Amino acid sequence: MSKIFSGWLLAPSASTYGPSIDHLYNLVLLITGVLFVLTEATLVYFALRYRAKPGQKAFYSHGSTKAEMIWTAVPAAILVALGIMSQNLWAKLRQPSHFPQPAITVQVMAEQWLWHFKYQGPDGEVEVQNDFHIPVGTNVLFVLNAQDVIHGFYLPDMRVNQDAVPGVTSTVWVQSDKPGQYDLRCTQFCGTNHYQMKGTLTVESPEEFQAWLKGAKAAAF
Ligand SMILES: [Cu+2]
Repeated sequence: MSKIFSGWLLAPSASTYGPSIDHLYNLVLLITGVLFVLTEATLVYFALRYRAKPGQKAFYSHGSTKAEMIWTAVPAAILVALGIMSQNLWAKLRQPSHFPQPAITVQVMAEQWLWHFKYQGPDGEVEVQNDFHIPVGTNVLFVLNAQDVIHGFYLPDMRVNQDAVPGVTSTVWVQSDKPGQYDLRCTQFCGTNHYQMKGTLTVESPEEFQAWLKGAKAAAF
């Protein structure tokens, strides 16, 4: 099944919490997919079954309280169940008081139309643009801000999407379990060159990461 849709779906997750998000996503997709097919099939059936026929008088209905109660209560129960199921994950990902202790904090500044990343290196601050690195298996906290308009910090492989809003500090964390290179995209239409606002995240071993940080520091001078 997943092979058929592989071109349409997100790439396999590369963050530790990605599979939990994907699980919820697939569950919601399954529920809404089944209900969509059932609803459309019923619609087509009724349209054919009760279509106008010569000599047949139209039938007027006041509705059915029982049917309305069922189709209100069932979706409400599903929504509440999904809400309860996702509560822990939501808190872990969206409530800073539930975030794990970060080993590295990266300041991110979004600007029309590029990304600035500031790291606290062993000997002072290191700043890079668009291409940034994190070590594998490490909790990394991103502290987001924007200089001009609203931008969207989107790491599809990490299942991270957080707006960067001028005057507001937003935080998001990630721990990647798969070394590799991943896309960074801006998901807010932030001006004429919005399409250019992209970068690359490299996930690598802690040793490679430290070497990169040193190199970036040396290149800044
Ligand atoms: Cu942008």
